[in-house]
Amino acid sequence: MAEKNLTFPKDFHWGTATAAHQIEGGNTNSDWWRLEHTPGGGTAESSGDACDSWNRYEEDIAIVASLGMNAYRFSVEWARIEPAEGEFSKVALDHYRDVLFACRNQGILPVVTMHHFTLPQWVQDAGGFESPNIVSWMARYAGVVGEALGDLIGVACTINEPNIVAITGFLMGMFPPQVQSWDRFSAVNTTMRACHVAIRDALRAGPGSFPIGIALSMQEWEAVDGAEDSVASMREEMEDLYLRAAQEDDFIGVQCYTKMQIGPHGMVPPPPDQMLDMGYYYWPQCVEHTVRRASDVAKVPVIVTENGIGTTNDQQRIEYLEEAISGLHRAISDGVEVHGYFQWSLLDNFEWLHGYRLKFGIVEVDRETFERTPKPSAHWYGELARTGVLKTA
Ligand code: GCO
Repeated sequence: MAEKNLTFPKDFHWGTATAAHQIEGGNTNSDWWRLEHTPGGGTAESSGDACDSWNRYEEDIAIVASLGMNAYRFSVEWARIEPAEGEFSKVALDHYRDVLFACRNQGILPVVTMHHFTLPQWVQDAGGFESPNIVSWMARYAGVVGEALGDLIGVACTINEPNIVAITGFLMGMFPPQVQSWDRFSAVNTTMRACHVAIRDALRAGPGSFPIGIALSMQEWEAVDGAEDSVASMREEMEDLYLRAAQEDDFIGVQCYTKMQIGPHGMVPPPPDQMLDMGYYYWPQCVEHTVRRASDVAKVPVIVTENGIGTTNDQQRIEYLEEAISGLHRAISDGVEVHGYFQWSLLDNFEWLHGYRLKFGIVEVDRETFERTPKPSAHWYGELARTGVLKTA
């Protein structure tokens, strides 16, 4: 096949994404830290010092800039900013201001996520997403963050994968608080949408003017052996309720990694030769599929806030990204309004229950010295970001 150059829009945001708990280190006041230190809690290891990005953020952002990207997505950590109820840390807010300055100084658009999986321990102790106060706590937290940082924020994501927090925490019993109940899962999804609106409105009321949206986990769903009804109800609860609510937002953040097959007895594992370390189906086509669907239902612009692959084979990462981003280009060519793409992740980092074994990064991090080494995929992706042209074979 002849080589083809796929050109992306001029003002496209090309970035990479991270999350506080996964890279900063020492997030000791969060519910996840506690889970990691609870015997039988289910995590492979402690997040520990993570990638020490609390101290090395300037180096991280310099890598983003030097590779050729123009945007960086990261999260601010509620457990650090409000370590006890109503007690806000000036030091933590100043720290994140410095992170935002570091982005701005290097010409990088900062995309800030307000909540990425973790809660302060005091929130979890008081009922977490099932507390009657969660919406007002989120609103107050977002108000304080907006006041302190809003003038520097480029794009804001309110909640990262609220549907994953709900399903893993309240239906599958894996993430805190490890509950297994469809009703509680569904109720938490409803609460999540209220939290999203509260955060969005608090940010809109504060300084700065920037697009605000939710970052939703999406799948390419496939019914196996007549499980169409299960797929339909799962997709409604996991995606469509959120997508319809996003019609009031400035954009919809789409995060996708794989295809999910559902049969009469639940999830069907992928064929062994297509199964990745994470248990995911190797399915880069999911980007095109989910972006089109998000746009159809939400009817607002799309940002791919996360897409990537956990693999120790960096050549496989390049192939996956090439196919995923080609699909994205097809959607854009057909008129879907997409404003950016954020590869997950900049660094090999703490992959939640799996710990550090899974490698989603385009940059390797030495677990002893924290030295960062860009992989071939980092240079490949950087060239795409710098030129806005995807060269396909
Ligand atoms: C997620 C997260 C990331 C994960 C990534 C890979 O949204 O699940 O945003 O924290 O690390 O998805 O599993």
